[in-house]
Amino acid sequence: MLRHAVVILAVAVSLTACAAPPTRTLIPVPTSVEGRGRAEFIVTANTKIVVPPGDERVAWIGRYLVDLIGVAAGQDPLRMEVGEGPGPGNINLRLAKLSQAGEEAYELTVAPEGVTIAANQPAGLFYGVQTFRQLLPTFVDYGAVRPDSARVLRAPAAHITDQPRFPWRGAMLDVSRHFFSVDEVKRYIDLMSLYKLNRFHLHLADDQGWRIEIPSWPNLATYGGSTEVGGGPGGYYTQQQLTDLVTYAQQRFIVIVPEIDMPSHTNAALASYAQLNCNNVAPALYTGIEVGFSSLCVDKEITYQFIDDVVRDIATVSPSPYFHIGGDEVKTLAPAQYTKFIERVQTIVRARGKQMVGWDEVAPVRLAPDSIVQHWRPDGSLAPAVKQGVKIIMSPANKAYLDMKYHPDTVLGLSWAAYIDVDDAYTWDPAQISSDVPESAILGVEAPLWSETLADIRDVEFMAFPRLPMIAEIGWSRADSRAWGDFKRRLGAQGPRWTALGINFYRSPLVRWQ
Ligand code: TNX
Repeated sequence: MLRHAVVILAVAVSLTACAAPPTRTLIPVPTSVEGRGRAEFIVTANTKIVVPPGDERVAWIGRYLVDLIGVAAGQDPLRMEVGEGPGPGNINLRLAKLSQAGEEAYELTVAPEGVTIAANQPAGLFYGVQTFRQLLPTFVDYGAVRPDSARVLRAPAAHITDQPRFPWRGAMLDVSRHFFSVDEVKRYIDLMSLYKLNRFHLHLADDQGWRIEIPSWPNLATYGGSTEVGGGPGGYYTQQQLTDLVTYAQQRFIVIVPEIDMPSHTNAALASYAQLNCNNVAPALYTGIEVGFSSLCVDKEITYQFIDDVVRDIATVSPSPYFHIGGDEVKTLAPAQYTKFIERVQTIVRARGKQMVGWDEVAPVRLAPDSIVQHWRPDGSLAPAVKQGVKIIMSPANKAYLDMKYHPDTVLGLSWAAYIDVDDAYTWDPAQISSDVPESAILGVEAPLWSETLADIRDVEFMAFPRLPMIAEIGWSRADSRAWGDFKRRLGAQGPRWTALGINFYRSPLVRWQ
């Protein structure tokens, strides 16, 4: 009897040593996970995905799951059924009132008899689906039937309850320094959605390129968007294309936050319209990587007409509540000029029905209660913003910037803020960054990716993976559930999934990749 127990124990220990059970490899780590021994759910030819009637967003999530696992199962697409009540052997998505509040919370129950994902709102169902995806074998992520995929689609039995720590879990892509096509941007949105990120900040204008069609000022895009860092052809999104991106993101429960950086970082606009310059002379287009040299003419009335037109034309295709006005790195204005400018722009943005977001230089300005400040300078002072009661997004450049090199030998990226290897990117907490910013003032986290050195989506992926999933976990998971040693192991387990998805990721030697 005793010998038996010892053998069983030894087997159990050696199993844990080989590979963590899939419930122990999730990113972001859920609020609570209870395993159910060796029991598992198996997708069969009879498995149906059951969604409740009357909610198009839920139906969309159902189809998303059908696409994901139907193809991998190598079967005819799984059937999706609209109906109430869980059937045996099925995967059931349902809206319910959970004991945990919040539109992003969910409960996932995987049992031999069936799978249930329940949530208060559709967003929670989408996140439950992403968690379920990570419980399935990696080959679901190939997105095509592979010759060797006559394997069984199984998920370990478990009960998971989960909800995010912060409501703002963002990523920013700089499409100005280098332009990225609509398909490349969709790819980035897809990768964000794997890890439950929910804000996509698009840096749409900077010195090197204006990337969004503005019907009332057409040269901005056609001329101001015609180049990029290094002199390439650049490009811009039409209003229709931005609408397409907004919808694509919305389906994945990601809100797009458009940014037009001003008053500095505006050479592309100044080059497109001479009247925006104090001397009425348009400068040449710019393809270098210096910052801070350009500024709108803050004393001219036409400047504010221009800004109002731009905010209005972007608002037409961007339904999100936010408009990011940049406000960073102004080297040519007096502080009083800067303050006056930001306050007036804040009025314009609000009159167009949007909440203003600005980089942390705007902190000392008189801010509206619903304006948002984005921390980026490691030494930037946030006290004036916190004192005014506004919320802060934490993007400390020496921790959260995805364009920082991993180490001195990284070919891509910059290093002005730090080298950020994978341990440094993970082992920080937003509430410990600044004594001026208590947890109650923090809206969430965001990982900016500036593209001075990044020419295409392959480069973007290399800088974002594995650090983007780290930001996702920092934003989602409870601080006391995070530890580097445990995370490293979970990260290593994502490797085969990223290979399946074709992600060009940095295989840091600090991680044992499976
Ligand atoms: C600082 S972050 C900038 C950007 C650069 C970035 C490069 C911020 C608000 N301004 O203009 O692209 O550094 O890391």
